[in-house]
Amino acid sequence: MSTIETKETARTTNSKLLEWVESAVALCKPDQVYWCNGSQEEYDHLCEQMVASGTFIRLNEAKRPNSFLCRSDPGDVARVEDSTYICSRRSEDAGPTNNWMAPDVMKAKLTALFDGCMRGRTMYVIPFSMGPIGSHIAHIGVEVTDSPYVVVNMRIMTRMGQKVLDVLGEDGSFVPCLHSVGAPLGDGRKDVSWPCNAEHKYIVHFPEERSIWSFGSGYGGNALLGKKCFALRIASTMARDEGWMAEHMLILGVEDPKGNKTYVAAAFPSACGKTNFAMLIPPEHFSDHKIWTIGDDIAWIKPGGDGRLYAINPEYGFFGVAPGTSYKSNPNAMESCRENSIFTNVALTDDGDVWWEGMTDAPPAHLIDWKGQDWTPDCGRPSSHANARFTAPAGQCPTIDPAWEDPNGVPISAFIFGGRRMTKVPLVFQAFNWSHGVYIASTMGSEMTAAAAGTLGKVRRDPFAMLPFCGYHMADYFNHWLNIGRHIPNPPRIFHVNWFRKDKDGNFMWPGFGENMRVLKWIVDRVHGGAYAVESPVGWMPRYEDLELNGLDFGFEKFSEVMEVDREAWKEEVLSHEELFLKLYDKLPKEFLHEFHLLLSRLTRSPNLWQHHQKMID
Ligand code: O2Y
Ligand code: MN
Repeated sequence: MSTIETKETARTTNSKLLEWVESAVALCKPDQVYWCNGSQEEYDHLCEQMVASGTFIRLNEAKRPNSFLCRSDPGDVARVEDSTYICSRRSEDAGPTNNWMAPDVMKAKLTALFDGCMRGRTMYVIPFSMGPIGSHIAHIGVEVTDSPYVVVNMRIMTRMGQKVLDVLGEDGSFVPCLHSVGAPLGDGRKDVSWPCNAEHKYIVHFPEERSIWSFGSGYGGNALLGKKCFALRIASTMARDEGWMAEHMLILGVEDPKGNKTYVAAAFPSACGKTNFAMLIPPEHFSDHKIWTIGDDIAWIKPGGDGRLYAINPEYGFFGVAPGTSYKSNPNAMESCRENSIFTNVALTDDGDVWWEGMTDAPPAHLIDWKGQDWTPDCGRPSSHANARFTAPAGQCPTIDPAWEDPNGVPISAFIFGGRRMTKVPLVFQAFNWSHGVYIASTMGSEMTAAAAGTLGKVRRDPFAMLPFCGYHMADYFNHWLNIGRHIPNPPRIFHVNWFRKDKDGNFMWPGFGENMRVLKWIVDRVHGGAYAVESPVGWMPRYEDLELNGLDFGFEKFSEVMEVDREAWKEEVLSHEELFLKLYDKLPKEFLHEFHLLLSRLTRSPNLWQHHQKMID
C-alpha cells in the first residue's frame, strides 16, 4: 500500500473494516483511497469535480437549487436481472427463481475482473447506515467504489460518513459492498463521462458471508448497493435467520380527523405506483384526513416487545422514476426533488432545468434529450429514458412523517399487496386470515403486455413484489412469513388491491391516484373493526355502501363491475397458481395446498354472499 495515497478524512479503528479495505485496495489497485466523511463540503466538492469532468451538469440555481443532471451510458440504464446472482453454498438455498453460481467459482471469476479494475481512479470508502443511526432495527454497510456518482447518490439515499464509523466502533459488524464500474484508466485509455463495462456486468450476493460484489455498472440498484442488494437481498437472508422481515414495501400513516394514526405497509411490483401511493393526497371529500410518508420502497420490520410489528424505512432518500411524475400525479414527489437533487437520464430545458415525459401537459418546444441530442416534440423520440430517475432527500417530502426517523419504527396495522391486473381481480379484498393472506401475496402478479407475453393476459407472478429481490429460496420466504404470523398474537390484517382493472372498452375502471384514499379508508376502518365486509370466494369485500364514494361519480353498476368475482375466470386463475407452485414445490408450505383447495372449493361450492348482498340493493 506504500504507493497509494490515502486521504483519511473519516477515521475508524475497526480492524475488520481496515483489513477489508486493505484487501480491496490490494485487489483493485486504485491510485488513491478516500474515506468519505459525509459532510456537505465533501458532497459539494465531488459534485464540482463531476461538473468539471463532464459527468454532471449543474442545473439553473434559481429553478433547481443545488441540483445536477447526469446522463448515463445508453447501455447502462437499469437493474440487470440476468446478471444478478445469489451465490449461496447450495443452489437449493438460492432457489429456482434466482441465478446461482457456486461461491468459489464466482469469487474466482470476480477476482479476475476486479484485479486492477480501479487503476487510474480513486477508491471511495463509504460507511453507511440503513435506518436511523444507532436504531436497533438498522444495520451498517460499507461500500467501496470507484464512482463519485455513487458516493453523492449514497449520501442522499443513506445516512453516511463519520457518524456511521463512530457507531460501528472498534468491533461492530458491517456488510462489505465492493463496487467498481469496471473501467480502469491508463495504457492510453481516456476517461468518459459515464464509465462502465460493456462486456461484463455482475451483481453478486454471498448470503452466508453477507457480502456484495458488483462489477461493470454504475446505475441505480446495480451500484447504490445499500438499496436492493443490501436492504432487500442480503437483509432478507439476515431477517430469515434473525426473525424479522426485509420487504419491498412502502410505509405510510393515515391520520384521521381525531389525530389517530394508523400505519400500513404496501408491496406493489416495481413501477406500479408505490411512490404515488406513499405520498397520496386525499381528495376533497377526505380533506380532514392526512397521509404521512415513512418510505416509498423498502421496509425493515421487527416484532416489538408488545407483540406488534414495527417498521422503519432503511433509506434516507427517494430514487424515484421521473417519467410520469408531475404536479398533477404526485406533487409531493415533485416538491421532494425541487432542490438538492440529482437527475439521471432526463432531458435538459433551454433554461437549465429538467423535463421528462408527463411532467407537464405540453412539452417544451426544445430540449436536449437524455442522450445529449437536440429534441423537439415532433422528433419521434422520448426526451427521457423510461427508467430515468431523481435522487432526492426524503426529508424534503412535504408529507414526510414526523416519526420517519424514530429508531423504534412505527407499528404496522395492515399489509397491502397489489399487482397490475387488467382483468378478474377486484378493487379490494381482505384475506380471511394470516395464512390466506400469505397465499394471496405469494400469488400476486401483473398481467404482461402482449409483446412481453406472446399472448395477452398471461400473468407474471411476482410474490410479495420480491421475485427479483429475495436473497434465498422463494418458498422458504413464504415459510418465513407463515412463521412470523405464528409468533405474533395479533398480526396485521392482510389486503389485496388492484387499481388497474379495465372495462370491456379497455378503460381503467377505477380513477386511482388520490381516490385510492377511499380504499385505504376502508382498510384502516377494517383494521379497527369499524367497517363492514361480506364474504366472497376470494376474501372479505366491501359492499357498495361500505366504501366511502361520496363526491365521486362512481355508481352501483361501476362498483359491481370493479368488484366482480367471475367464478369461471377465477378457476383459471387458480389453476395458473400451480405453475408457480410447481416451480417451488420442493419447499412449498403445506398450508398452500390447503389454501389452494379451499379457494377452489369456495369458487365451486360456496354461495357468493357479497354478490347476494349486491343483488339485494340492486
Ligand atoms: O433500475 C434501477 O436501477 C432502479 S430500480 C428501483 C429503484 C427504486 C425503487 N425501486 C426500484 C425497483 O426496481 O423496484
Ligand atoms: Mn422498488
